[in-house]
Amino acid sequence: MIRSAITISLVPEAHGGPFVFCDDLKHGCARAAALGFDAVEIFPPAADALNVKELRALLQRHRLRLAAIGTGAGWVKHRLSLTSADPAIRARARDFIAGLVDLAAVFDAPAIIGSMQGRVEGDVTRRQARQWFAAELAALGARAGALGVSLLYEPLNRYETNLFNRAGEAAAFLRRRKISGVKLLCDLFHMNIEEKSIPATLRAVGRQVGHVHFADTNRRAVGFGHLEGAAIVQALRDIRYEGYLSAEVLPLPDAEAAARQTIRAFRQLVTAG
Ligand code: LER
Ligand code: MN
Repeated sequence: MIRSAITISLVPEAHGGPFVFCDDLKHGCARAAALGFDAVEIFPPAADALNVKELRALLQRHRLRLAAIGTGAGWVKHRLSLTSADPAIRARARDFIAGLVDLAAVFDAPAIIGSMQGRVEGDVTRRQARQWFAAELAALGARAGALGVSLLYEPLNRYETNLFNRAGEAAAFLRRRKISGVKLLCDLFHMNIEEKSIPATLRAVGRQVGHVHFADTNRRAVGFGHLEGAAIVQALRDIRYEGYLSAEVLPLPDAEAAARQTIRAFRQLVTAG
């Protein structure tokens, strides 16, 4: 079954980013539940910023699942990256993500590596960056696998990274390097910029799709841009995708309107489709 999720950021430095609800976990969960979402995706400042007992109680009270946890605060707040030329920064990035992998696993959810992948720059060659990245993904994927969850790797558009921009090349990289425990996060906003065809790419990546960021072409709620949502949902059905469509979108015109439009689009495309 394809399920709905919506993002909640708890990182003040990420204001202006593609998160529907900001700064208030209780409010975000309450609104997500009231609007009928199945789950929330949380973007926390760090693993120790979330209290497991409180989060469990909050999710139970609202009958919500945790769809995923983002790790991008490591980049946004501390400029950590898994492909930094500095081994100390790579080590801190690894620890930061490992803490969030462990935390997410308590809720049977995956952690996401997006911005923390870094980029190829300075004296570091592409070959070297990809080698470091493969080793980090393999170790973190094994850690997640031992806890019974997967790790999500998200290719980003060319303005955010130059490591991998397209889902097909990222999927091939994981297969070639025999990296297990890692699935792809396909963000429809990035795919709209980078892919020739989003449905064809989803079909080609197939079982390696582990999570979807559900955003329109302008990164607003689906339906507020010109995304061809029906063809995308059909492709997801064809590959027997069983995960979330998680709204990582700009809170425009405001958070409530973006959330309402998202659940309306989800019902039109998935529930009624
Ligand atoms: C993270 O999920 C993402 O999509 C990046 O573009 C960070 O904004
Ligand atoms: Mn994303």
